Amino acid sequence: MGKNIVEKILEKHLVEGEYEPGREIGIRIDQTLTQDATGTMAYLQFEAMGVPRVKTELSVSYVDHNTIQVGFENADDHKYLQTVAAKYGIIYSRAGNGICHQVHLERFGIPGKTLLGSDSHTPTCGGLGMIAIGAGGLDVAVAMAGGPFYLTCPRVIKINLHGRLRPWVSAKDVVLKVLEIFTTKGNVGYVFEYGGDGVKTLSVPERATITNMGAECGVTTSVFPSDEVTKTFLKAQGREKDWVEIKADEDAEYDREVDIDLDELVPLAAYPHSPGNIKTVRELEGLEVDQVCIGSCTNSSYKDLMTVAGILKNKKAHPNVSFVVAPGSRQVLENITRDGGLADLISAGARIAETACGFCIGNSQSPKTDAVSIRTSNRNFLGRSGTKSAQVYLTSPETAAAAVITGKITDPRDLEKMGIKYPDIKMPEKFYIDDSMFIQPSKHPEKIEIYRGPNIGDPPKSTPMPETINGEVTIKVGDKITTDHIIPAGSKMKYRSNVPKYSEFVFEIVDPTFHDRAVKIRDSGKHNIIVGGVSYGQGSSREHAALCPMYLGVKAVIAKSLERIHTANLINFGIIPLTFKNEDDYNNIDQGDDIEIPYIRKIIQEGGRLLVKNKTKGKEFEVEYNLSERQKNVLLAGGTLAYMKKQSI
Ligand code: MIC
Ligand code: SF4
Repeated sequence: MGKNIVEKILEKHLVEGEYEPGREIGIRIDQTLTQDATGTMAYLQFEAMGVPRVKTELSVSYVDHNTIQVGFENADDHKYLQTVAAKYGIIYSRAGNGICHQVHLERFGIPGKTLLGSDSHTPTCGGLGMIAIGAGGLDVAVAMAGGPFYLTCPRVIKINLHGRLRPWVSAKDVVLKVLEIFTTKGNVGYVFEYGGDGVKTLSVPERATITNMGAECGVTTSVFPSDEVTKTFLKAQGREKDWVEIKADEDAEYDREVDIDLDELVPLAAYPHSPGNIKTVRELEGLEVDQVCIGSCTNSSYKDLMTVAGILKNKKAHPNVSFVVAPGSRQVLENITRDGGLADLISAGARIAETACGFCIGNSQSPKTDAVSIRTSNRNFLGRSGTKSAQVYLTSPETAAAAVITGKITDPRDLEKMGIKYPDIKMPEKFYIDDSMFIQPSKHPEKIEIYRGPNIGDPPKSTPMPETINGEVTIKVGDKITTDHIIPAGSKMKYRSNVPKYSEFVFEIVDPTFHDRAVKIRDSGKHNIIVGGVSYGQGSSREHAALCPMYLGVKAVIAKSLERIHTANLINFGIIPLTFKNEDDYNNIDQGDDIEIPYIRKIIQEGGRLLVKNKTKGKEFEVEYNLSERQKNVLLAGGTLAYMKKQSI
């Protein structure tokens, strides 16, 4: 029987377990990436492991999230990251060099390799034919130390792309279609593998837009074949030697196959407040727009920005529209500058932002109260833009550019009627390349002293699983709670290295009293328990969504279902993820209820039914725990660091 791409790459990297979908496997990681917002904690944890040098083929530390530098915190973190990188053998990508995923795609991604990144959009490099997975910082630290990365051996869904996109319809519309089909929930444990005759019509950055936003479906990753188009891209990056062909066997098998006709796609948009809320742009047309932001790791490539520049050539931004462009990398910025695109954007009235995450993470360019904001990024969760009342729509760069001109949501195909031709941008045969903003690791690590500013604190320690969990439901939330709900980023993100301070903002957007109530419960000697609905923990890889609750004394999350990265993070920090055996029991539990989970330690060790006693309601219900032997031991020890110490790994 033939093999699909996912099987081929994973089997080659398998170091523990059997390749059997649904079972836990351990894989060798060739490359890692971190970004600054998750990186400080990842490296603090790496340091705690006492390994002298990273053991991967390549590890890169990017600075792209916290580049605002209001106050000393960000700059201190950058310096810490730079010195850690120099000492431990990691390439440091300076602030201003670009967004980790875009830069990694350009300069480091290699078909057929594995990449683990402390950011949920790491699958962007799946556009090059690699298995690129997002994880919590601690998992990345373990991989840097040479340990395996554990994941559920995935089931693979094949998405066959047919035909060719029509003008004004682009890669973003493809992935919005994928989101319409699969939604943001129920895809845990799957990988999307792309194939079909339409693949060859898409450049690598277009493929990367598609794999990037697969993260919103909750899949483990998404991957394209590596073919002649991949070779051409790598050649244009001066990296032809990195190319290898990666393709599925003719008779490869899949769990399910889905077909998408590229010719039939129309411009789409995700409306507030979920990337899974899809409508056609036609349906939304006419809505007045206050802000347009173009950029983020989804849509900030050379082709994206040259297309926007081409549409806006000799045009001016509508007076009611605040228009922002953040190029994805310094390479993109330099190339659009040399090719004249930047001048067209500036002339149209674009506010050129730094080559960083910027608006996407809500630490700048927050729109006005009740604003309608069109963004080419990947997440429109409530409040993520920094303005809770804002309505954020996610679209392609083409649709965003149309709104810049008209001041309204506009189907970009209508621009033809205004005499604007579709700028059919060709990829450069050779990009202008300048790697001078990468700092190579020191050849004399013993001489490097690690810089630690006052914002950097030691990672807090978790406690072993108690015999019995005795506590209170501190909060009960609904479906699709994202990590942005659990711990906001934006202006609060500068406290990522200071867990006690950052913990003050846990659930701030849902219930600002959470922190104080949780501290009270913790300090009275009881455990905090979170109750959630479907797909709890969607979105980012930020381990602070587990680390900060752990610091506040949370010991269990009971939900209808949980997302992959968040589940792994909870276990890493000694919090047990549980699901209702009978979903109706969700209705019999409320905030403030006194809860006991007796003999939990013994049951994790020996197996058996796990019952939760709701002492307030006088009821009892069963919960499920789907844990591998390794995960059980991690939870019993009180988290991965404690477990590793015990095993002296
Ligand atoms: C995001 O897009 O939400 C982030 C910010 O990039 C996160 C990582 C983080 O919270 O630091 C992600 O996607 O993992
Ligand atoms: Fe940065 Fe936004 Fe991409 Fe996250 S989604 S890595 S914040 S650009």
